[in-house]
Amino acid sequence: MSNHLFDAIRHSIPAEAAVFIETGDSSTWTYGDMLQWSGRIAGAIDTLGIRPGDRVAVQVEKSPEALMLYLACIRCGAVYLPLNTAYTLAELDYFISDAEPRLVVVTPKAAEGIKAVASKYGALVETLDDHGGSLLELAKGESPDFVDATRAADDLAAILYTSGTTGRSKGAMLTHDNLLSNALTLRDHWQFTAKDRLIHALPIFHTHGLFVATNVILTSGASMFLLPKFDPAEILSLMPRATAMMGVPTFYVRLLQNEGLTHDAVKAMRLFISGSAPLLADTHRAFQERTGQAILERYGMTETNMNTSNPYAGDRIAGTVGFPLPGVTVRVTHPETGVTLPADETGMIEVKGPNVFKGYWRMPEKTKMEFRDDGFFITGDLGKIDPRGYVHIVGRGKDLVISGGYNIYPKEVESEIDQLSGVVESAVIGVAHPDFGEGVTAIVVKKAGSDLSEQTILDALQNRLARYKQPKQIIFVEDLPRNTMGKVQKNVLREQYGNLYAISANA
Ligand code: MCA
Ligand code: AMP
Repeated sequence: MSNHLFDAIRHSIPAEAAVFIETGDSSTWTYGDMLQWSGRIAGAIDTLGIRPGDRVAVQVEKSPEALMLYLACIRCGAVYLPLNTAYTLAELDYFISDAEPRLVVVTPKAAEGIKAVASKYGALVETLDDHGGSLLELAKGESPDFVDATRAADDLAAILYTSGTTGRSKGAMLTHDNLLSNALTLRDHWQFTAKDRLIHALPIFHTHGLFVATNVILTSGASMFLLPKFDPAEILSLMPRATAMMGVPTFYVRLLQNEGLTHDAVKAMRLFISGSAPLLADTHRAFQERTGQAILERYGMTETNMNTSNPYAGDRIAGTVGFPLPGVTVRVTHPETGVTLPADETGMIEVKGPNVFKGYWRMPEKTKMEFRDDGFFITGDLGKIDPRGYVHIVGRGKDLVISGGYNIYPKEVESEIDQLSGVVESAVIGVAHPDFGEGVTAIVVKKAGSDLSEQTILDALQNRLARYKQPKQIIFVEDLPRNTMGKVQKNVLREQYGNLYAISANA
């Protein structure tokens, strides 16, 4: 009888009195508190009738309680389904209809709105935030000594939705071993021990903040400063007491804007990690000049967890994502033929290993299309492997914008804009942005005589799309550029509007 992921977490606990979480207001949660509260919440979920394999959808603010809920789901065998707090009700409706969770947990203030959606699909609704909520009230009546559900390596631990390049969003099914194997690999590769204190300022509804950061800390028996959001001044004030930070490139861009970032400010820190989006070589160099420390860049995906990493000891090369992690195989292939390419040739990045997900929830056909016959997953990222073995990501074979580490699929935004009266068609592109890396930008063709304005479009998108997916700028044009096949040439648009944000940033 064992619970694959949680057993490993239990075995990593240095002592029940050891600190697991310190919050921004200096309250602490020990590992003993973690065991007790994740156990009580697991008991509450079980009492509600949720059984192993049932989905629990969660849209709550970041808090220690929210992490206890994640661990409770692992312990009682439920499949954890975290949802971005920025998603609108319209977006939630789809996730709930597709995943069919038995339970939806939201903040008390969101409960009313979500009830109408959840009841359509027969899901229960409970609430949770850092002040309590109905689920915590139930948990208080449960025993702290929950007996963990038996879960094998291949059983599902979580489903994380990634937007589809065409059509519907896909739920990536992650098993207990996908999460555990990657956490142990990263822990060892980045040399995390119980002495570490991680600055955790990422959201906890995506792979980066939930699995990479949290599971590495848990399997090291280390501790973390759990901060509700990224605030450069707060982070600088914590650095003397911390040892490591994980962030998206925007974190580093914003830290560099703060004069407090100096050699002295980071002297207690042993490791700065970046991922989720390309870290500009300039940012890497500027950070090294200011602090004497080389940011360690790594590369991952929701479907695969982490694939590659620059070395802990060894050259961390700016503009590369390092070597395949131990146990992970990476190859670069010809996108059409699938033939493996020699060093330095650009093609499709494919990966295989225990980190790679089980498939897309209820989409066997789609899953099949994304894997080669020999089990390699086709990432959709274009790259090359140089003669020293470093992987370089040089582009994307998928139509995707990454803004501040969040993925936006242009198709989803275009469909919303195209539905508006007065619009003929639209093309959504990512344009270089000094803060977010890429800024979502919509190029729109209006119907003759339409008085549609940028603001009317933005107003219409307000309740349809999460804020970060909404265009930072909308540009009206007469026609979209097309190739001879009639396909919109987004590369032409990206070139044409390439300086859009650079100009306003320097103003
Ligand atoms: C906030 N806004 C954004 C973004 N974040 N717009 C575009 N892209 C964003 N990422 C909007 C806000 O709603 C606000 O809109 C305006 O921009 C300014 O907000 P600001 O206060 O500057 O933003 P913030 O709250 O400071 O957030 C910026 C952030 C945050 C800290 C970079 O976006 C963030 O934490 N990103 C991390 C995402 C992440 O964890 N990704 C990992 C995915 P308005 O003022 O107009 O209302 S996992 C993954 O990718 C794979 C597996 C991997 O490899 O890790
Ligand atoms: P997600 O769907 O949120 O899991 O995002 C995964 C995508 O983020 C990958 O397919 C890459 O395109 C991108 N990504 C993640 N890490 C990096 C990195 N270090 N450099 C460039 N792109 C990255």
